[in-house]
Amino acid sequence: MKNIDSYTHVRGESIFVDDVIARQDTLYGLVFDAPKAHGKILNVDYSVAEKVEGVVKIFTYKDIKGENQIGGILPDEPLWAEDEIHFWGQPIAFIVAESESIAKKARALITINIDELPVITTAKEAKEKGSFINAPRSFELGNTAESFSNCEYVFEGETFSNGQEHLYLETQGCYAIPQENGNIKLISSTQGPTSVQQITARVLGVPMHKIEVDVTRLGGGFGGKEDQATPWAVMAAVAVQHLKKPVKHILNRHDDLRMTGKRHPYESTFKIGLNKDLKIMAFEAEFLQNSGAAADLSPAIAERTLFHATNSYFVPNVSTTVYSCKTNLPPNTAFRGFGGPQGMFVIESAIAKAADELRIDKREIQEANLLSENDEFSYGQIATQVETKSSWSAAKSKFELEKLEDQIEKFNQENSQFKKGVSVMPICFGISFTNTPMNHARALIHIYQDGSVGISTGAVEMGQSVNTKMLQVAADTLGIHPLKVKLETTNTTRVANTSPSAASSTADLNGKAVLKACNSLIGRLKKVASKMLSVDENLISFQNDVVFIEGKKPELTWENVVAKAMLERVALSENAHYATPIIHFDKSKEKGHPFAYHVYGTAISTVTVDCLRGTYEIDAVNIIHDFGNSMNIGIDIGQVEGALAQGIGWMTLEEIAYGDDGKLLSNALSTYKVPDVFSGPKKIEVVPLETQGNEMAILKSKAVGEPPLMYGIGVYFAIQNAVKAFNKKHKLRYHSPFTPEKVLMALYEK
Ligand code: LUZ
Ligand code: MOS
Repeated sequence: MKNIDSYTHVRGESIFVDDVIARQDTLYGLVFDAPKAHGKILNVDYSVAEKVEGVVKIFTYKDIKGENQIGGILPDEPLWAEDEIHFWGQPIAFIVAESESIAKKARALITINIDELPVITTAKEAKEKGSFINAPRSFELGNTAESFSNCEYVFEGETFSNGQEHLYLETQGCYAIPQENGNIKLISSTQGPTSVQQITARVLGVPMHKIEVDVTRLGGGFGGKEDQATPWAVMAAVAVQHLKKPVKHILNRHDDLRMTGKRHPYESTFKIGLNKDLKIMAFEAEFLQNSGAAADLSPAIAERTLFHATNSYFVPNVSTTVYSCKTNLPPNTAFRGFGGPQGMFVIESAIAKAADELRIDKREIQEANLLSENDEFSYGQIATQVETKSSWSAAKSKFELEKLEDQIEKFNQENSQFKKGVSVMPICFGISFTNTPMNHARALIHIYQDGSVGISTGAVEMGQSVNTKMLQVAADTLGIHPLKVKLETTNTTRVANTSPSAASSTADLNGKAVLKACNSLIGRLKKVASKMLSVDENLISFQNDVVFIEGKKPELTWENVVAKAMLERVALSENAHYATPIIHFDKSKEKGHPFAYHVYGTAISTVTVDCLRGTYEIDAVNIIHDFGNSMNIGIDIGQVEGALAQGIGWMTLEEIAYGDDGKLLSNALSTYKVPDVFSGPKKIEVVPLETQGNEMAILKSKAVGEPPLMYGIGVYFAIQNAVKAFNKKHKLRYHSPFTPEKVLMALYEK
């Protein structure tokens, strides 16, 4: 089954927000944002800008009828700044004009006076100054202090991982259209239609039922539109509330880069203790998360860092703490992996450090500590159906790791200008929103009287092909051809109170709801068919568009039964709700069973470093991945490849840079490099691990969105190994991204 969007994507016919045909009276919005990172606003002069012909109105916080508050987890973020600004790019006003170019012209004519205040750009400085978003969180298992005193080896170190720009192809945007009676329809590029609805209602001071949010699809989200699609939609809605005319608000790339938050940079310290058999007995880490100027999703992201702090390893004594540090950067936000990658980078660095000190291969320590069945995670969940060792050994044999290591050693002995490095990266990622109440979804299914089917869910299609999977679940369960099924837009009036499409859980949660709804409908249709055929309903099944009796020759078509059900006045619509069973978490104890299951896998990465230039090529990344029992292997392998590229980008090329004044320096694609076809791995092989899958996954097909991003971490350590092969004096640093500039310096460090 190919992606159902492929036909219109290839022809350029797929609809994104900016493709919606605008009403003739549509106005255009543009944000005026803070030109400094921190300060008191002394005054803003809009008078010249307001006089520009075609400017309809410039909105500020004074025009808000409800609350000037868009914070989700914590109420600490205004839609538009009032008397203080906290980051460069913070929205202050919203210019609505007859065209985008008029709005731009007006923006340049606004003047602002700011009494500047000191700017904090790093997490470390924020911690020193006691600038935090909320209280720190700690997970504890066993007793690290006692364990360290018994360890043969103890090593300490520090790490840094940088932020990451989401770079969705479609920038943030919304088209807001007035309806009758003060109702407003928002066509938004959001992963969270309900968040947009809820926050819009709050800011406008109206009930949620007055706001309808509709999403056809996104040109990418990657977490960047989980929370941060909201303000742009709310601004357009405020304008509609006042002007009663449609307002289109699409950010241009520069505005989007400057005004939106990114993956959180982390500065962390670790302490790792091993016994003489290389067993990790104790692990401590302190994570400093650079949260930016407001909470956004930072507290939830901080939590996931703790959940993944020991990656795929069993460590009996763990003590980890995370601080969400408040700085004067744009509020950082969800990004594929959601704090998990930042956590995993630290333990991989700790293992690399221990291996370097002990003059052994990192792999030996990794291999000695892989998670086993019934091991306990630091948060109390017991590991079951663990595929750590199975994926590790499958990768090792399938990709002939030992032979590869020998070849690389030989290559490095024979070559002086080029050095190769190899690294193994296991992953273990928990599936479910860590916030238990978010783990539910709904589906609304109509069987129309001609036998065709329409499905609405809370799932947002953002290129991950979730709609194709929903269609597969329905077609499979109803026993009809996929062409009979249509996926409707995601709309808050059809499916309400949804969680965002996030946490890799969208297909599981919404798919289970689709499954439930289809099963109810099939139950009703079986009753109808059983009456028509005068046979027991238990003998009836629906397959290939016809009705089978005990698997025998079909008697009736799907359409016959649906038409009869209509005459019999049987309900042909169903609304189902699914909530993940089993999961729970007690924050007062920091223990529980937060995840439905885990996804596992192992990647082997090989790189070649040009030791004259500091540049490198990724020869290959070979992966054994735990898909469970994939329902669409083409789509799922695509997800692994995309996530891998994004993980490699985060670890190697993508370097976010802010000036000390808080200004974004990497503010264009000329200064912010993402992997392209030339810098990606020359070869990627993704081999599904043979497993049974997990009942908690939809049709046993495991969640696939985020876990493979962390394979990219392996490439960092492969480069590090190659650098070590060239320069024995190189003092290892755990500072990503490992850009060619940093590689060059490391190669010639004395
Ligand atoms: N979003 C969220 C997420 O709100 N909670 C999560 O646990 C999560 N995990 C991954 C990605 N997005
Ligand atoms: Mo996400 S980081 O699953 O929006």
